[in-house]
Amino acid sequence: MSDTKKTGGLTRRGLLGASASGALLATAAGGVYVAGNKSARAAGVELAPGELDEYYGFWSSGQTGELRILGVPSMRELMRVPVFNRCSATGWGQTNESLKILTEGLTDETKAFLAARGMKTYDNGDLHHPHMSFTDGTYDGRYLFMNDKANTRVARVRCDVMKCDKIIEIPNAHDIHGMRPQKYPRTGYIFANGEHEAPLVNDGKVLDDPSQYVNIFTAIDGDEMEVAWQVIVSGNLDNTDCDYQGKYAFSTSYNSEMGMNLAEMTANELDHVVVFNLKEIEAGIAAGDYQELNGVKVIDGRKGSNKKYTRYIPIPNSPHGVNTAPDKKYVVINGKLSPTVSVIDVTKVDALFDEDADPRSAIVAEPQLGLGPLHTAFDGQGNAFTTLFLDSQVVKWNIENAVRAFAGENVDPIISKVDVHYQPGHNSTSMGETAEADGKWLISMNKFSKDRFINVGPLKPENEQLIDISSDEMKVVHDGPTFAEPHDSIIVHRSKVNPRTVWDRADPTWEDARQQAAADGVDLDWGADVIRDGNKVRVYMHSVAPNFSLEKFTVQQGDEVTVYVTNMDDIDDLTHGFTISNYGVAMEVGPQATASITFTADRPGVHWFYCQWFCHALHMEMRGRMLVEPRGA
Ligand code: CUK
Ligand code: CUA
Repeated sequence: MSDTKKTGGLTRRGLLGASASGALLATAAGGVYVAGNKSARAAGVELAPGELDEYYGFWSSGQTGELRILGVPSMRELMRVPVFNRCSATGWGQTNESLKILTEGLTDETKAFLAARGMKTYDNGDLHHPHMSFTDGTYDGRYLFMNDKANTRVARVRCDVMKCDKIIEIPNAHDIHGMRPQKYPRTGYIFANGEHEAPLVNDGKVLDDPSQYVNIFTAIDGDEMEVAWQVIVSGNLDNTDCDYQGKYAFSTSYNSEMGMNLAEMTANELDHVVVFNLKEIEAGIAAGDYQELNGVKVIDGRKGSNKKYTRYIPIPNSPHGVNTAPDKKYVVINGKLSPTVSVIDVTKVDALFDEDADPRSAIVAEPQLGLGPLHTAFDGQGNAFTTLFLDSQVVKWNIENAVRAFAGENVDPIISKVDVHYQPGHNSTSMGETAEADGKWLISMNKFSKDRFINVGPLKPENEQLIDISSDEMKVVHDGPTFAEPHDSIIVHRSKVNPRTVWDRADPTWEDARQQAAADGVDLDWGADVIRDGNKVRVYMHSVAPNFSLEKFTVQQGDEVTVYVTNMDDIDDLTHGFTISNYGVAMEVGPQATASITFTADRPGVHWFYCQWFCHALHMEMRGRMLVEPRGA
């Protein structure tokens, strides 16, 4: 495989020389990408210093486990939001506030499993799919939701502060992969696919007997962050999306065979898409047609079971991405091992639930696009953009023309192709997964960068490319290297998102701290107190640049110490930090926020604490001492 890629890559690199300079010329001549950016700059879409992006890009990071925020079209990385990972800068995974979020949604079984290993929560995650909440078919700026394939979790990030506030583990399912929010009437549900099949009760009684394995589709209540219901399905589940009517969700299965090895998994010519009938499932749950397992209502939607809940649409070999078009009518299923995509007309899905319906009757087009179609994005003008993993290309095609060709007309749906570098997975267009797709930008998220950047060793960055899709000839206008491994992104117009610049002191994040301070009779806002409670010590301090309200505090070796720091600076961008040297303690404290951390003071001596976010001309002086008296002193 690598030899083929290398050859293809060199050829494409040659080709790119031509297309890149074409893009540059276009930019220099037009200068239309960014208001005020009239000069001919090499990057084509580079914003001048101080100019702001028109879009937020919300990026997954795969096995890094965090959410990233980029500006589009500049492709500048603006922020990293820790979610399933640990973060040295912010103390995510260390502070009491973050540990609560990271642990409270785990199952009791997982908590016990981790505790036996001396852990409170998982250290790793595999975040593939970040998606924003919807109201009436478009982004509403409330939340971002994202999956963890590694440890079967779904997380939520609050868009008002861009911090994670909920993480739940999904019981009964295994390895949440595809995940999308309900588009209409609102989010509502988060649909989440369990990718890997396992015995329904996975306690070791059934092991190497795949005939008893099942897979689980989950609907989560996105407001409460609780599992609403689950459906048992046949075949594994890969990606998912839903319609704009609030009636159906669709999941691809690349292994309808339920095979356990590569040959078995790819044996059938046809796999399938599972269609979930949301109203019928809700009615079935209400009528008691479920079994309760680990506190969740689980309905049987396997092939050959009650056809009210699910339908299985046969799709050529190993489909991967599912993408609903902004026209609210078409859903594109990406072929992966088949060079085709299959187009479902949602207006024909009702009829699928008739007893004798042809399960393929909702397929209205199946254009052959190229090798390895993985994901599709849309411009809102009837066109689709599909990544071709094996061809290292993005193909632009017209959906109606594909429908006409399928009906027998002599039209070619393919409009153009552009080389990308190399092996694209997801792509995303500006506002493209909403009814407000605007057809300006496309990001191609490429799995290999190879020769595009100077060599940094055997582990290379991935490569994201920005493509101008404002005309039929797609132009690659920017390369962006990126660390492991963005699978997916969404591009959200900045008018949809409006984060705060300082925290609200009434924020629920530090409710536990608020209650503890009240119980201790101290002022959480302006405190400078040390409370001893047996061998527990609670230290309350606030920060106003460049000072902590305590220049020192004394504890005894072996004390369990909790330090609460409240940042009373009420100023945009004035974050402080709190690090205790040689104690492995560090946290971020944003303006008007409280953060706390608990540790055992088992190392005697003088330990400086200091602010690790450069905040003031006297930032270096923003420090104090923790004095730990030796045991028995
Ligand atoms: S999957 Cu990564 S290329 Cu996890 Cu969205 Cu298709
Ligand atoms: Cu406060 Cu640096």
